[in-house]
Formats: sequence, structure tokens, C-alpha cells
Amino acid sequence: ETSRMAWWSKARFGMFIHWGVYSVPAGVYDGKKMPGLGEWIMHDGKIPVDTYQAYAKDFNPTAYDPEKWVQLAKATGVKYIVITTKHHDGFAMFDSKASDWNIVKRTPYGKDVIKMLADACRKYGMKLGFYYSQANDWNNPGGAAAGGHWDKKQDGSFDTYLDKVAIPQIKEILNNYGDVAELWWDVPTDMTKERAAKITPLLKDHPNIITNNRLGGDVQGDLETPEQYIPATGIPGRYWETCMTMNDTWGFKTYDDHWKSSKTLIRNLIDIASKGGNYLLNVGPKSTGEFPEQSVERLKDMGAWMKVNSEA
Ligand code: JFZ
Repeated sequence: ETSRMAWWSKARFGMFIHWGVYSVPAGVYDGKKMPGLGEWIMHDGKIPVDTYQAYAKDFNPTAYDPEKWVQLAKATGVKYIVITTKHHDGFAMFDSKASDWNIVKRTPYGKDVIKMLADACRKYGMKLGFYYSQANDWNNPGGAAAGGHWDKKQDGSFDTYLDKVAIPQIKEILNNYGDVAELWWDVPTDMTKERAAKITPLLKDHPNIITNNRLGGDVQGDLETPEQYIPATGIPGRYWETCMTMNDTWGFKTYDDHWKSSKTLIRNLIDIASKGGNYLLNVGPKSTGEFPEQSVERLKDMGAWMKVNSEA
């Protein structure tokens, strides 16, 4: 138990990456700047399934260079990366046999960006974890939607969705990309104990994976996940990881200019480290495959601070 968590408790600094089809509308629907999170645009705009799925045709991240991402993460002092393999829009960023709603089948790009990132991480000795939205899925029929469905195409049985889409996809991400450092479940809408109990056994052949506390059905996991804040006195007796955005959104929005300063981000890292937690700091890449320049600038500033302050 302790040794399994050893690398993680020393890591202190991780990079969260929220990337998906939502980087195409990038916060704008029907000519309107949508309030709220970039990756929630389909839900918040009640965008019909067919309309949303058409965005995938414009998702062509030809500038995606995962080695560049990993090298920047390394230079920043980041010890692990956690990327969205599937967010609530249900879009698989990997080659999935369980659903056609994936990057290989539905985009002009046609490549498995998770595989490419996993290869780059292996090459540079970066640990890689996967975010997977196990319950909310607004495109695969039967998937949960916080607040309910808005399009008939979403209708179906949640249990069938779990059996036919979520569970097979969890097996895919666990088995097809090498070692998975961390599994990041999110938003357990409709997840009962019985349903969660179908998922936990999938991890038994992967004893080193670290899991967060958002699977649902009272499963505690290894990590608490304070979101967008730093617990005043840490979380005694539990491992914890504060996840935080650099501006106000996780998924890219063209016009979100509410960036935290590099100084604030460095101070957050120090504050979290001093309280025994990890900082999972988010980047929301553009649909081109590039990090926003404001994120790059902040990561470079953090890297410069890390370098100066790690010299003996
Ligand atoms: C979730 C997602 O809905 C969101 O899009 C993003 O991926 C974020 C990291 O996680 O949002 C949450 C989940 C839990 C809380 C708040 C927002 N919470 O427990 O306070």
C-alpha cells in the first residue's frame, strides 16, 4: 500500500489535460459565447447529438506533437500527466472497438492521440494517468446526463451503456497503452454500489494503479480530489490532489482570458506541497493540438522557478 503510493506522494506536481471535440466549438455555439466550462458546451447549450457530432469533422489536430508536450511538462518539473481519454461528451480520444464515437473513426485526423502520448511518455520517463468519465456520456445511448437527456438519441439503458461501452472502454485504456499510473473517475451520476462493483474488479490485474475518489457507490479510492481549492490544513489521513485550471475552464475556450498569474500558480504549488498534497494543474489544448500560448508561458515560468530552487 505505502510503496504503491511512494512515487505519487513525492511527485507533488502533475499536469491535467482536458482535450476533446469541445476544443472545436471552443466555447462558442450558434454565434454565442457560452458561459460555463468549455467541455460542458454540449450539455449547457442542449446541443443536439447530430449537431455536436459534426464538430468531430473539424477536429484535425495536425500540429499535435506529444513529445513536445511531454518535454515541456518535464522542463516544468511535472512528474505525471493525467489526460481525458473520454470526457462527459462520450468522445473516445483513443481507438475504441466499443463505440464508433472516437477520434480514429470520426475525425479527419484519424489517429489515436492517447497511444501517441503514451509512447512519448514512455520515451521520456513520464508517468501517464487516464481521466475517464464512467457515468456521464451524452452521445453513447443510455449514458448518464446530470440533469437529464435533451435529445431522443441519448435514450437507452444506463446498465446497457455500462456493459457495452464504459466497461469495454475501461478495459481498452487499461490494457492497450502500457502502464497506467492513475485512473481519474469523474461525476458519478446514477452510479450505485452495484454498478461501481462491476468496475472495481477490472483493476485487480493492475495493482499499481492509483485511483481517485469519484467512481461512486461509496468507493473511496486512494485520493481525495479537492477541486479548484487548497484545503487549509491539508487532508489528514488521506492522500489528496488539488486539481485546478489556469483560467476558468478545463476544455479550451478561445475567449477565457481570466488567467492566474505565474506567481499565483507557483505559490499554489508551494502551498500544496507544504501541506502534503499534489497539484494537478490543467492545460486545455486547442483543436490544432497545441497548448494555448498563455499556458505555455506559465508552465515555462514555473519550470524556471523549479530549476532555480532545486539547485543545491
Ligand atoms: C468535473 C467535470 O464535470 C469537469 O468538466 C472537469 O472535468 C472537472 C475536473 O471535474 O467537475 C466537477 C466534479 C466534482 C466537483 C466539481 C466539479 N466537486 O466535487 O466539487
